[in-house]
Amino acid sequence: MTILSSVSARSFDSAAMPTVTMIGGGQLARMTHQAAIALGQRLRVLAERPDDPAAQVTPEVVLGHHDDLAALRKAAVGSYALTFDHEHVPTEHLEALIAEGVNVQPPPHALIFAQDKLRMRHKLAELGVPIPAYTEVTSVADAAAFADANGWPFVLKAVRGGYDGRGVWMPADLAEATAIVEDQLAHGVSLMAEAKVELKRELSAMVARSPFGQAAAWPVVETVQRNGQCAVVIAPAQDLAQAKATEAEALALRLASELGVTGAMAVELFETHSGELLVNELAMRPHNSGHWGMDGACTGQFEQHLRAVLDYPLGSTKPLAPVTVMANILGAAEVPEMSMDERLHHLSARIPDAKVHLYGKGERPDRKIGHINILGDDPAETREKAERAAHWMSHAVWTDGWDHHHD
Ligand code: AIR
Repeated sequence: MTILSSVSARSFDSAAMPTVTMIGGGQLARMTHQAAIALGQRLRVLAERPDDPAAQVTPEVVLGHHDDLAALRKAAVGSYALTFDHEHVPTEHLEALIAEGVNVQPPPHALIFAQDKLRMRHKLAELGVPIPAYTEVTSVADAAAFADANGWPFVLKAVRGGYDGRGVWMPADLAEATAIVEDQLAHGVSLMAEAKVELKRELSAMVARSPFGQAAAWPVVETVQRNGQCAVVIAPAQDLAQAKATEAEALALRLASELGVTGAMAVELFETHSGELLVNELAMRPHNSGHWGMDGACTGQFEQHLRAVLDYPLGSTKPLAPVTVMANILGAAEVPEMSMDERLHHLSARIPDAKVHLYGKGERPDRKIGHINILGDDPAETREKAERAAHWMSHAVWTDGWDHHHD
């Protein structure tokens, strides 16, 4: 008689693998969920609506608002770490959760510098980090005095809440500034002014850091902006002197450590014509400038963010090709008649090496609804291909006039 094999089969114990809670159900949570699947983990999201991008794909959805402490509590129960797909959760709620034993990563004392643009600037100034001239604006007179000293137009920003060009204005004269400042202050929006920098281009230095203190940097990338919003990312940034790239990476690593950041962080930078690097904004979460790494780096930002908030060792950030170009698929001014599925079909036929990421979002003008990654050897060719693919997916029009019916 044979005795049962001594090797006992064990069913996969999903409870032994960590659940991470992400507050916010947008595309960043959706792509973090993809990474969680690969790691055998689960991502629970607090989403506002059942059809939010991440809520569509995870069975662990808590519906609620990030301003509601009870909803945050419900989403946090039993998870190993609580993290974010946007930076808008009130820090007092996070302090309350921490007091109840929730592991919040990044912690509120770090996150505050990504939430509050004025506190971030005060902190960076204190750390001696180069930033554009700025001031708090509590009256039209503050704005006028700043513009007189630093020139028109200047940049007016909401201290909290804006992203992708929302909450940012560029008044050209006193009449324009007066109208915006009066209106915003009347609506309870805190404001700051910043000098408009003559820039050569925008860069982003992304890093991830774990609570243990391990940190890793991806190569510095160029972010091409259109209408106040990231359109294209070139990884690594071309024609950037090695010393400058190293300076940017070192700055991002230093900031992550000095501010106590955990998880992914993007440091958005201005490169001036004289080659100076100035910090523009900080994001403490996966960021559009890191999407290239999903296909173009050994470890992408979504996996790295999970590893970091769970205090695992971090993955290699090594690029997998000489250049990777990411192009955002933005909602067109008018939704094309051709369905998204048919657009995808044609794209697949024409550009088989395009790596497509669609977010499951409704098409609204300029809304980020997906992105394309292309890996290549030649930066210009790779960029053209990525932009052509993304434009096709947005508009159902080939920028080079190609017509699939006649080829
Ligand atoms: N996001 C958060 N901060 C900046 C960006 N881009 C992502 C998050 C958020 C989503 O954008 O994933 O949930 C919101 O996108 P939308 O298009 O609905 O405003």
